[in-house]
Amino acid sequence: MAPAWLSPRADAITCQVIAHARAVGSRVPARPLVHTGAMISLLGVPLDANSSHLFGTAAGPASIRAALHSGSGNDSTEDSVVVVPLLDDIGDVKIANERGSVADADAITAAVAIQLETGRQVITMGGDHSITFPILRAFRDVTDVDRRPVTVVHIDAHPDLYDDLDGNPLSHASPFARALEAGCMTSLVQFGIRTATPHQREQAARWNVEMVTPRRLDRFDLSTIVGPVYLSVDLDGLDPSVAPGVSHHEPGGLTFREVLDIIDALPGPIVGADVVELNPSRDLNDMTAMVGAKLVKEIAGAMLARG
Ligand SMILES: [Mn+2]
Repeated sequence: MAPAWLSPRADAITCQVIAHARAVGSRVPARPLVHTGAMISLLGVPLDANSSHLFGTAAGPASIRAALHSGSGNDSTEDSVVVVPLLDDIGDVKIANERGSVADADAITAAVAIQLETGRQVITMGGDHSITFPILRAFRDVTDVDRRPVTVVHIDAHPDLYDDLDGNPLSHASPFARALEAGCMTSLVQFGIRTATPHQREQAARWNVEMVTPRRLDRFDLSTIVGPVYLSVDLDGLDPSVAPGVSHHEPGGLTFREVLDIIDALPGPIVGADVVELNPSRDLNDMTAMVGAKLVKEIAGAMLARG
């Protein structure tokens, strides 16, 4: 019999996720995941229909997977935690990849909620940034009080606070507006932001968003961020010289080391994360895929080390 928390809809989506993962050759559990110890579920969301400029991020999860298992590197974090075998790749969420789709958003929420309710930590690979709102809904509703409410730490060139973009309230430029409206977090702290419009400044003021531009990074006290933290990394928060495989090249971004330093300095536990906006059609020699894969490894190491 299905557990009480598992709605018929969520149950159906679980089956779809597992079936899809099997179809693409991912390693999937033969039975529901129930407190299997220090493993982190790695979930892909091949969505780019909510992009505003270029398409291509739907291919992001496959590129990060390939980089994670590339012979170019190894399975360890910089702190020598052998982390890749602790990532349980459960495949991709089955979605229609349609612009503004509520059903796609619901499928993402359900797929993440299933992992959280079975005791798993989750790192999600995008996909465009619209996936973060439905992910945060799952964290809002999780019954485990140690995992909520979250502070969201958001690394990006863009604030993603538009009320809507081009008439799409589920645009990749709006996930944090939706998540704030829906009560998904206690506070939002953004790093790397260098494209805020007056409208987005107004939105930030409305919700007391802490927007740390690259100019201000050295002067921001990271110890003021209280956990638990959900970490959302848009790869365009890094400088295009570091991460060219993104749809929006915005000069003046963070270095890879600055992003790692931010992660290292977070005082609280990291209870969930996403790495989004890899557009392999824009990448050069898979270097951005490797940036995404290394971020997945280092974030996973931080999650395991700090609960
Ligand atoms: Mn961005």
